[in-house]
Amino acid sequence: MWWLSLAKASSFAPTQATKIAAEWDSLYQFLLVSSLVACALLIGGMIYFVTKYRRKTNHDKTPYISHNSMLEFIWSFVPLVLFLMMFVWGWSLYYDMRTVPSNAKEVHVYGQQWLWQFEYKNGKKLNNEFVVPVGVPVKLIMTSKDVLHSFYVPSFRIKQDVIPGRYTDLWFQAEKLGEFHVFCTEYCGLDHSKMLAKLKVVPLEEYETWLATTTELTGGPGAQIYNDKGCVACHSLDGSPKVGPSFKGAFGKNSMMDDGTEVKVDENYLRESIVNPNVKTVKGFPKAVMPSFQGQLSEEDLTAIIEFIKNQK
Ligand code: HEC
Ligand SMILES: [Cu+2]
Repeated sequence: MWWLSLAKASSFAPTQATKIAAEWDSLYQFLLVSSLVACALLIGGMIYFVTKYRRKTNHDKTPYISHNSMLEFIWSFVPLVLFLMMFVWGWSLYYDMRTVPSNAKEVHVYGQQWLWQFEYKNGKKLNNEFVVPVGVPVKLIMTSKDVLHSFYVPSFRIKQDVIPGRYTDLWFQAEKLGEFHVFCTEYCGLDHSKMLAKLKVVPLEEYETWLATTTELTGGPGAQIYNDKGCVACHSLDGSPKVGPSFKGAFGKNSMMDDGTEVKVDENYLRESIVNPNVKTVKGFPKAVMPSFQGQLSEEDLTAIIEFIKNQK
């Protein structure tokens, strides 16, 4: 039917990469079409009756109508059946979305201003990117390191809040190979809109070899801290400014502060910038956005991250 194809929401919805996505779209189409039909009947009926039964002369008398049982039954019963259908359909789909298969592969997810971190059972860690096998259920066990975030994969039609201090979960079974977007859909601060990750769906064998390959980040312990403590979210290594200045070529240059003073970037300045970031603010960058890492990094960690920054020539 033309109106069904018109309403085929999938034409303006992203790819359906899971079975749930296809079912979700059908339910959505049903809701959309039934709402459109109900709207047409109501508004159309109203316009029709308003013109048909309008007062044509001053002598018109309103006819006396008490009721019509059949009509009243129909206009109550038909919507009731429709609403119950929506309820049962929606409930069973929601049930499937929330019931994690017991053989699901688990991946830990951390939300943080402003990146997604993924950690596999074997310790493999990644930022803003993760890989899953096709045709296999995957369970995400998620938490946040700071504020509320929300994990959303449009092509899978799944979304779940990520909350500091507790775990929430989400599961999916990807049916299509390829790369899919992950968004944060809970406004979580300045760079919320850049909190994006890539989800790669690959064949099972490829996934297993990928997972087994070494997880060592090149660059030693400093690189580890750069990734794990989330510096990566705000400081690039390629010279492009993110929330904060890039670490590329930072060491040894003179940095301009917002009060007009110039500061030489040496070890002590780096140390102060990390432990007490609000003492000096780099010109052109927001104040009080960088969290203080006081007490979060040991002396060894500080040395490692400072050496790491020094190496970004
Ligand atoms: C939430 C974003 C954010 C995070 C996370 C963050 N920073 Fe920053 N950082 C900034 C901003 C914004 C500035 C510039 C404003 C200022 O000086 O406070 C900055 C400034 C700096 C500077 C001074 C740079 C210069 O060119 O003068 C250093 C060094 C630095 N950060 C190191 C770190 C390290 C190391 C980490 C991780 C342990 C880190 N930052 C994590 C946002 C961040
Ligand atoms: Cu977020």
